[in-house]
Amino acid sequence: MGETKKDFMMKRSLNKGTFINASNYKSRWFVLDREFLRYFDGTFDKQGKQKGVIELRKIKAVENVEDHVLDRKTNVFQVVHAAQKSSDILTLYIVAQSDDQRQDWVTYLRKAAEYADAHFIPKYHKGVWMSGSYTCCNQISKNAIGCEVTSTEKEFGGVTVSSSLPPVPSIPAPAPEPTPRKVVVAVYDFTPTEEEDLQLIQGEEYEILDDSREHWWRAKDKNGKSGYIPSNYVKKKFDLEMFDWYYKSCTRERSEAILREEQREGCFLVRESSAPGMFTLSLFTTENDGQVRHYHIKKNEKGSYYIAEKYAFPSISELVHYHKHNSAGLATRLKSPPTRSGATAPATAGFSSSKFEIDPAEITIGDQLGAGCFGTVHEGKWRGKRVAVKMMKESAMSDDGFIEEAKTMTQLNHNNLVQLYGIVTKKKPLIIVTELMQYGSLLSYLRRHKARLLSKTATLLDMCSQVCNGMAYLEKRRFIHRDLAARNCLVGQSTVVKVADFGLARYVIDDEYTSSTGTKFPVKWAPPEVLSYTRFSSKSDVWAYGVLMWEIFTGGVMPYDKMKNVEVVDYVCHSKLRLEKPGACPEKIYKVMLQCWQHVLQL
Ligand code: 6XL
Repeated sequence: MGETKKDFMMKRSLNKGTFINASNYKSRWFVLDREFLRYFDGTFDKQGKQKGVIELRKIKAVENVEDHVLDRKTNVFQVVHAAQKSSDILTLYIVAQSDDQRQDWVTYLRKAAEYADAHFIPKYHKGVWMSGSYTCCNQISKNAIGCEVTSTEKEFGGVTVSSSLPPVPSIPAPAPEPTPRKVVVAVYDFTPTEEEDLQLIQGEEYEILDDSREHWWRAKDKNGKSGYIPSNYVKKKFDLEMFDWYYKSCTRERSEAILREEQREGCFLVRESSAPGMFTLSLFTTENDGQVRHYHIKKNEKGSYYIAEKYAFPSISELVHYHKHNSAGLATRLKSPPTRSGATAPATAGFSSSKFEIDPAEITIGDQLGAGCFGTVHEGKWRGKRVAVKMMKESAMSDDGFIEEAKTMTQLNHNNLVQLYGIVTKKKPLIIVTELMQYGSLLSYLRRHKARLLSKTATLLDMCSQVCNGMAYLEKRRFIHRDLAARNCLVGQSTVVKVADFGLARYVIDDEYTSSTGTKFPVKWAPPEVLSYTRFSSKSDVWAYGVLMWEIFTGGVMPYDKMKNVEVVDYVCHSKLRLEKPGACPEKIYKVMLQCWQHVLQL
């Protein structure tokens, strides 16, 4: 939310005259947000007045321009768009400072435009209009249809992605700077299941050979063997994150839940403090029936770290090492970090670097966890790992497009999202294999523990913030859930909460579920524009998130309790009234819910 992309680039003035010369180019600050591409005058170190704006919704194409055809310039790209006040089609030419910068902008702009519901055109000109014809196709009508298929069209039109790569620049790129070797330490064991993957042993070092893919890197072990490894199983050497006691962005509340779960004297972790750049040591002691103590790690004027001023160390790891042997003012000596049994190893993005298709013969199916109109879910095992196995009812889910989408979904990897491991498509029924969550749905968990939970504001808020983290990740990836609610979140050890079944709503075949007037449509979680036009977006996810917060703070009460769906539609669309503040909810938190139900929406 509120993210912008900003760069200093050159813009060619709208081609009003016949003459093109250097004075037709102006340096501008380009600023891209969720809705607009704007440009401003000013100098490199100062953004000046706004000089122009394009609504992303009106973008028709974002494509590279052939090198050298536009005033001999390179790294040019074009934004084809509808004029603000007429139906004219205009082309804005932008000159980037490098091919990387150009590629970066083209990718971002396309994504942002797609997200803003732009309608891309199928063809464009990779050349420019000059002296009465196009340099690319020699057509002599300026409005002549493009001669080249746009990349967006290729992507959606089933043509392979490799053919949509931009033209290779004709000027050779400068030789890349030699990069220093990147050495990492495995923080979890990884057992490969495919030939091309490499085994990881916790604590051992590996050299990274290729980190251009996000989730799977090529690495070499100390014996010179190389292969793919899951990137989230390793941490940079000398980085705090390589230590098993370091829980980077763990909150105070989370740390207490995790340490309490273990009930072990001296169990500890180090985490970032709420104050930026500071760290906190959280430690479990068995005194007073077991409690968690939090110690600020302070820094002295020499930059050394300490808890007790007399014992300062140049690094946090040395401080931890010292306090493993001397309590020196702490409630107890540091023994060992949580076993991470609950978290175990994080899910890998797909079972291996290349597979998301699972061989059904390798799945063992156990007890049923639940069933719904989409099918049944069982506990199961895959190569020794406990998993959840979802067997889809054939008539309830369309596999059209889902199989492609599942590939994308295996790439989504966050601690507050239920990991999709892979799918079985070769045999019916369609099976989805995911991470297993011990305690079942958040809704049933809230109802089961209502009495105990409602007095624990910090725990309830922690649940909200976990879901929020998972959803923020989805939004960043431009992924819409479409059915966020407490019933679609799951609970695991130490009250870890994860969002489940994201995006699946699109593949349900059941009018009662997909139509906003159907009996199974999540009306009570939907904002006006979804109720009126089925217009899903990250904004509609935010609305649902507000209702989910309300479910959490009521201990799982059905929202708009006695109201029928049609009454809820009327209430939400035609009145300014909203769900009331739950009794257990502080005013400040209720304000956040109201904000979720407030943002201005185009109907
Ligand atoms: C398309 C689904 C959809 C909703 C589904 C659901 C809801 C599901 C969004 C409408 C929409 N629930 N659900 O599969 C699509 F495919 C479901 C789940 C589980 C069980 C039954 N139904 C489930 C339960 C687990 C678990 O770990 N996972 C899934 C991964 N765990 C436990 C543990 C103890 N007791 C019960 N469940 C959620 O996917």
